[in-house]
Amino acid sequence: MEVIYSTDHADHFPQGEIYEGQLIRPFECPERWDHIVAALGVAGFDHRSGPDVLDFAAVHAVHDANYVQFLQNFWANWLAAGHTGEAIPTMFPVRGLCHDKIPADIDGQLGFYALAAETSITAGTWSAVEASASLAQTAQRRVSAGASNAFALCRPPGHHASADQFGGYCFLNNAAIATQGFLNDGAQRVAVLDVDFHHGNGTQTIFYQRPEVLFVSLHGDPAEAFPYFLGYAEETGQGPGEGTNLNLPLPSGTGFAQWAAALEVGCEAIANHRPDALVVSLGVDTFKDDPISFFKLDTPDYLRIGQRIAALNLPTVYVMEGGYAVEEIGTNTVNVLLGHLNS
Ligand code: SP5
Ligand code: ZN
Repeated sequence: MEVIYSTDHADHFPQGEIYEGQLIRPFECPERWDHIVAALGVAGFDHRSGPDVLDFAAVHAVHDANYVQFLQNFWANWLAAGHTGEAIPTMFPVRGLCHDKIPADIDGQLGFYALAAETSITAGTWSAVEASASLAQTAQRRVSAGASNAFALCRPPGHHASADQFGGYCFLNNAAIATQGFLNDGAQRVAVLDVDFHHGNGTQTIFYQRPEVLFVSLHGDPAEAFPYFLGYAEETGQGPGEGTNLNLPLPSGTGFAQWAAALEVGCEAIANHRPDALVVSLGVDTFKDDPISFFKLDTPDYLRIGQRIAALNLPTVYVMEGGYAVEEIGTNTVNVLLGHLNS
């Protein structure tokens, strides 16, 4: 399996994440990448490449052009407005407020385009975000060109980013960009399987009305877990996309037996969709010692996840999402890939 990766991820590392009333060192930190690369090396994943230059065609097909421009120009505009510190949104267009006028002021824009406040923007954010998206696109193009599979070691992650909102550590939706890329390159139908602990609200909303894309997500019940405001079982798609969204919310304390039963349901739905390609949003924050999550998967379980996904027998792109037990993130991530290859 080819690994697509880039050291540009390190350009994004805000000093602060709002957590329990304090600014803490972000859970989504550059060492996550280091541990994954180290584990890939130990496991013999020696076919590694940098990304091709990002082609914005697939980006603009899943993201609002004004939003992409906002991200691209944010830091220059932030500095031009006289700010010196990192950017953290504090005011949002929530219930009862106007949604259709974009503020001229950069602080107003920051809130307009945000869905959560824990995700700070810093000087190098765009550089890392663009690189991360290019990894997903490059992996997709390798698979569209005939490779059986590929792993995009994305950082920052993407699945919380909607067409025009950042948050949950995500800016551009890497999995959605890969999915759209498959369609642009000739796939009739694509499935996205999101195994990150958190619901992939961004991916869901991007494809909610699109019948050719099936979105399947296993995640902490939104009644109890971030992102709280999406991810319920009754969300099944809309209009022409009705029936192509499958949420499998699971309760606190869910262990592998229960999680694997939900995976089976998800995999059967994917097989029934008859996709030409599969995009896996691969988060390993389902791990028992993850600091912000509440599932109880253990390291050997990740081998079985990869085996089950491989049994779908589909051209597959793995896109890295979350996972915050930094010491174990490498082994857990690589176990999914090893399970896939050794199924
Ligand atoms: C990609 C990804 O995994 N993003 C996750 C973003 C979660 N950010 C909010 C964290 C708040 C966690 N609160 C958990 C309380 C545990 N006691
Ligand atoms: Zn997550």
